[in-house]
Amino acid sequence: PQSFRRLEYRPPVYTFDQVELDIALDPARTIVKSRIDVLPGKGFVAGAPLVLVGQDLEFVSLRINGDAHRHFELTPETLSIHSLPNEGKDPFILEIISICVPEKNTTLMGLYVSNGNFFTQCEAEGFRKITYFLDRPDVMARYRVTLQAREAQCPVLLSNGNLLKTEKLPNGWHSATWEDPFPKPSYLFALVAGKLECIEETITTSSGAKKLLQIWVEPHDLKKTRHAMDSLIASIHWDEKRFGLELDLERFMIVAVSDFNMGAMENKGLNVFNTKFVLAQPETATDADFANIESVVAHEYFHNWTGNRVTCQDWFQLSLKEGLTVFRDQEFSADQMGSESGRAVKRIEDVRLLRQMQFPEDAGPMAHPIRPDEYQEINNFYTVTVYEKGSEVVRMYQTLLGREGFRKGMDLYFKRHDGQAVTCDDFLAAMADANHRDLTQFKNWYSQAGTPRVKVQEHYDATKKQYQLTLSQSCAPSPGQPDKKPFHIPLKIRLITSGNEQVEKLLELTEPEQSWTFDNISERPVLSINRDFSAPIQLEFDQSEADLLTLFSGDDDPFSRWEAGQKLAMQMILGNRLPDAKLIEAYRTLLMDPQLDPAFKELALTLPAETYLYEQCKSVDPQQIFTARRAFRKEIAKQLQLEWAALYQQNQTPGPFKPDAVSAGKRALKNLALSMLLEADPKTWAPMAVNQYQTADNMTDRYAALSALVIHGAKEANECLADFFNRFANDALVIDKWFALQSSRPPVEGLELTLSDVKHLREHPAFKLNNPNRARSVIHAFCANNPASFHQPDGSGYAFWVESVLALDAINPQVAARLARALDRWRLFAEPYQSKMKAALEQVAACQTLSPDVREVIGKALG
Ligand code: HT7
Ligand code: ZN
Repeated sequence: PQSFRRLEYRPPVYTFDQVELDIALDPARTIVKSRIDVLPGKGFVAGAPLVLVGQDLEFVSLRINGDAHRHFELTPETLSIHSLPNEGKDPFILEIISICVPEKNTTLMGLYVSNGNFFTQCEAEGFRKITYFLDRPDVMARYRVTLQAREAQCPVLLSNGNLLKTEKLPNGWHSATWEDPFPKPSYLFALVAGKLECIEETITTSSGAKKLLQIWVEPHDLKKTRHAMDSLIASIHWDEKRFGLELDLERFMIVAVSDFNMGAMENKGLNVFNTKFVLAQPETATDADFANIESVVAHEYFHNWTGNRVTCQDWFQLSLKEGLTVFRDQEFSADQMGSESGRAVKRIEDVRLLRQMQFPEDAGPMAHPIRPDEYQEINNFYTVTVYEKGSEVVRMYQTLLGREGFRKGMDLYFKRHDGQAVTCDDFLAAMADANHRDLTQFKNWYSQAGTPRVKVQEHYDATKKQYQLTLSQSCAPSPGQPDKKPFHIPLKIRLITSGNEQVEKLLELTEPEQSWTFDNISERPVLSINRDFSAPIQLEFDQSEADLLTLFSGDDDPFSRWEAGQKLAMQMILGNRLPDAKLIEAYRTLLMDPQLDPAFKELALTLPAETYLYEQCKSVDPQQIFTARRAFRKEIAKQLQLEWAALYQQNQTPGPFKPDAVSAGKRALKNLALSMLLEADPKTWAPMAVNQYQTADNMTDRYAALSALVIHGAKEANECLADFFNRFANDALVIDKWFALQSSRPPVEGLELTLSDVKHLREHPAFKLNNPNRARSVIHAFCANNPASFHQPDGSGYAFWVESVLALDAINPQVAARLARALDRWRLFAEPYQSKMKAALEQVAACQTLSPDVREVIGKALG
């Protein structure tokens, strides 16, 4: 397989200035005419051919400076043009006509049809499926786009930037011409056409300019767009306030599409979203959906500056825009929580995701630095490492430099690089220069994969009243990186004593081993370390259970407090123990503390995920971990049954549904209480869940009740599931939930989720393999979110995985490659799982027609 290497980057030989596109939309035969001003690029060599890329295109014609040009060569993926005017030294006009077939495009990259409407997805390399082009992010051009279509089929024609004109054409056709004033790479191009309607708002930004905001959806979804619009307006104001960044276009559009490979896409002025991240109404969307919409809308909007105005030189720099933009959306969402304790809740949720998803990636066969050095298929590198660890790396600048210092760095970054395609090194240089700091060692976060481990040793000398802390760091080898250099690790710590006299400090661990001495410490302190998760590391710290209980009961840093509880639970589950009386008491006190946020209580009583527990083991027995974790949960449920019942009553949210953080936190705790009650005694409490299911006026409560019934194997579950399907049969996003709940249902005694149940779901008339949301709701939900049912000793789950990867790969390689990742950690498993997983991987590898996407994932897993 072909590999691309970061160090092989060469600047483009030619570049583009103005690009005019004329696109006549037809599902079976779309004609694309391009007219491009070509210039010598930074890597110009006289006489060199102009090599364009194209995929699945029918070539029609080529002209240079108005004349037909015969000196070219076509391969399945390139168009090389020779004999350029004056050896390419002079600018020239290139005109190409080509044809593509949107209705046949099941990959959802390039131009495709969804529910009869046209959409594009160009990041990372989809533009080449629309026309022959220099489809690379460091070629930034100005676009003028004319779209033509039959008016009856496509009354709405949208593209990037400002609308210049619309025209009626013969035979029922019409056209719209759009101009984007900002130079952009081809991956930010978009068009949308079809039968859509919008809601609109006009806002005034900080400079006094008026801006038109629109959210475009299928007509029946208009009523579900208010929350997305509110989120967009809040994002625009937040970016002005926090970073001084203003919306730069007269108009900003969001469009929702139900067939989409990922969450959303930040095309300049025309963001395209998976419906899942736009549409919400209390009756059909949960609190989690509302929060996700807010954060994804913000994320895409924030890309307008971090990604679009300043973009990536090449795809190895992806984290330059993604890590930074995730950091920005996390900070935005934290601020939207409305309080300090709300911010902490958001931080815990973000860390939990990182540890459940990114830590396993960083320890597995696909481990890569946030700035990878090599890839076969770039689509495989839109990973939790590039995104979430990338965000943690950006957060560490802020921790080291302070908020003001970070802002200075951002200001300098935009001053230096607005309108450019740059690298992660440029970002680091801006942070360093703006703050007069040497950040050379910090670069190791960009070049080295793996989660660093920090070992903690402490010594307290009671006579000298002196406390000594020794920290040593290491990082396990990762693919292609046997030895690691030390990282620059910011660690927030606090020494906790009964007198509370010590304040928080920031330690900078830069050596393999370093010691710090603290004087005048009146008693042996309890160490609170990596507060607020100041660095994305794993701690090796044999802290006593007594000290962990102290932290869990009262650490003033909510993250560390939560962390202590997680560690206690983890150690006990892995040791096959039930919670002891002290821990139960600590849980009880925390749950009944009137000062604490309900959302925090819910997080504190939610046990570490099975996949996170796996990472702590040398050899994973998935059934044993499932059983131990479930028994631990049952014990908490039973021992605190009275408290759960009280919390259930106390956290009702009467009145009309509001998706704000406080109300959502109450619902989260109430619904955890409901689930715990069914865990303790399903027969007694199921009627209460059925009642909640039937009377709920919002999806959060209805779904939570249904889920509690299903997960705990209540006999009423099937009737409610049937009711749920009938109620929401016309709402695709809700039916996705219906599928996902059943597919990810963990086994309960006497009621295993069998493979035939999952196959049954796959054969359901409402199942569609070519809709990514629906495919994920059954297949990924089972293979990735239901470990205890998936990992069967007979390997039947893996056989289902093989079938599904191959079936999906023939339709949509990106979606298949995500599923292919489900067996990444096979080496960590005990027998018989390990051998059976390996055999399944080999079975996929043996398929001769695998896409490069799946081939790379499987190759690395077996390699
Ligand atoms: N920048 C986008 C990433 C992306 C994508 C989105 C939809 C379909 C295919 C895609 N390939 C890459 C999303 C983001 O990070 O904002
Ligand atoms: Zn992004």
